[in-house]
Amino acid sequence: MDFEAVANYSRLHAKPPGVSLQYGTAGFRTKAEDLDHTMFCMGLLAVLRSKQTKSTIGIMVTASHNPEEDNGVKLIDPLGEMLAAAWEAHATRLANAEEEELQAVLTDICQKEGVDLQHSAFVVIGRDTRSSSKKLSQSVTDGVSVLGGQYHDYGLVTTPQLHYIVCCRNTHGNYGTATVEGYYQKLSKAFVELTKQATSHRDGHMCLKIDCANGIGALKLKEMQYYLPGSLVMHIDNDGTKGRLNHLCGADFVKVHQKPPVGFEMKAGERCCSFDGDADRIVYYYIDAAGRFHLLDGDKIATLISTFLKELLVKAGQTVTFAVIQTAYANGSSTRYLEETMKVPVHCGKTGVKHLHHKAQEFDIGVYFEANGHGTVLFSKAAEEKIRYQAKEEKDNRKREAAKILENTIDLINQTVGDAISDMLLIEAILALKNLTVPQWDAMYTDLPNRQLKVKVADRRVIDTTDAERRAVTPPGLQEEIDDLVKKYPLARAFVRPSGTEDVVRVYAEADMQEHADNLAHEVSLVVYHLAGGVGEPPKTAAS
Ligand code: NG1
Ligand code: ZN
Repeated sequence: MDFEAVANYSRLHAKPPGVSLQYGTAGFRTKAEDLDHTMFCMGLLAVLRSKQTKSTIGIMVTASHNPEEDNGVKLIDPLGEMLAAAWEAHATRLANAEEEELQAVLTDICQKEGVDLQHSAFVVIGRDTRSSSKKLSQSVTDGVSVLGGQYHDYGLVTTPQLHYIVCCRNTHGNYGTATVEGYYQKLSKAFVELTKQATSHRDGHMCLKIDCANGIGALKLKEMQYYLPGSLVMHIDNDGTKGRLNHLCGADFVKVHQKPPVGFEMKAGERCCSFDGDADRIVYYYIDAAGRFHLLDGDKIATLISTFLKELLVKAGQTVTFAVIQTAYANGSSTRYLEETMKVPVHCGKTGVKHLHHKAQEFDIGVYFEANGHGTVLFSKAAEEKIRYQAKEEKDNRKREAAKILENTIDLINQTVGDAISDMLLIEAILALKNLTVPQWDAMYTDLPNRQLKVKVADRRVIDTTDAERRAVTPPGLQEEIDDLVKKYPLARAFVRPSGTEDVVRVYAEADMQEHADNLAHEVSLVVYHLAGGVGEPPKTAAS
């Protein structure tokens, strides 16, 4: 390692005084102006990780659904997964090291992780459409180069596209071709094959309206349109030509506020969906004839996909282990429906898809979704092989057809990470194949009214949780107070946890009626404010 060069370059990307960051559930995320040094350090770290794993590593510059002035960065591991936990700690140490400590921290990581410095390193880089992203990705490449790593800058890509590319490169093309075109080709071929079997002309006259959060999704969907059949009519809105990124639009806005993007025109019954700023989340929605808004979030998506897969597995006569993985934010109705009506085992994991991803890997087929619309389906190698074999060799026509649909479903799904484009195409295919309208899909179960709030506290780490974040262990007395409040309302549930991406404590509540969910969320917020060191004004009611 040429420490002198590292020191010289590091001075060009000086660490801002007083800024201390943590590699959280979504990597580093803060104001873009504070991230130059962190980006440089992530370039360095990716080289070490690449040398250690003898694989290509990805670096994505994005702050997902955060506002335009924020930015962020995360590393992508060899099979397209999130960075291994031990390396998250290295990332935090490296990014917070003072200039004179840099050499010692780099050496220590190499020793602890057995990094073979002689091995070559290759890093692929992508970025979202934020105005700060280009310059920040150049700081990343400085970090990569100074440690002698090679890189390929894929420029503007969605987060899931970069995950896909990393996986393709490390599986020598087995997963697909490691280009954005390869991604379009793989997904569109699977979509065309899948929808060939659909006979219905449901909603034929209506298109799918897509709110792209004024982000990268719009650019990439426009590119992909040429690969998709004309039968899928997409109306791409919030494409970045007028509005600001994630401002009053996008999946997060729609999910949290439970209303359509501001200024979004919708006809009754029209299928609509929203992506987030880096196109790894999606939620669907529609308004009914009475003008009422209906949201189909990650839980409804997981339920639709699970139903579809289970029916096909039964038809094909495949016996595989199957489970759905949710977080504490999953609506209680969805969990009940999956367990009681569909008889599917449901597991609850900690917030952050990496936790869900790991749990899902324990099953032949693991469907995981966060309520906010981030999720995918994982197929074990064995299950995938069995399905592909059956799709080719099965003598029974009915079973073979079911296996073929399953095979195309596998190819349409981005198994590396939640992907708004891939999820959208899968949902569209399922609705067409099952001849379902969105209101029919919505009617599978009725969500319990719910409310999410944020509380500002001096130090959110005073809240520690257990039981997949459903219970608070500290500060003392907090959980007891929450338990007492929950008892006041029928079908109620509430929990609090420190956010991993924002400096806030998140509060979630659900109950039999919206008014009760709102009251409960507000009452729990007040308890957090008083027991966990709230700052500023005490929380106001949800309605105000
Ligand atoms: P935090 O800020 O830790 O709640 C949010 C989402 C997560 C996940 C991450 C990464 C909620 C309640 N939380 O995490 O599910 O998506 O961002 O982007 O939606
Ligand atoms: Zn995102």
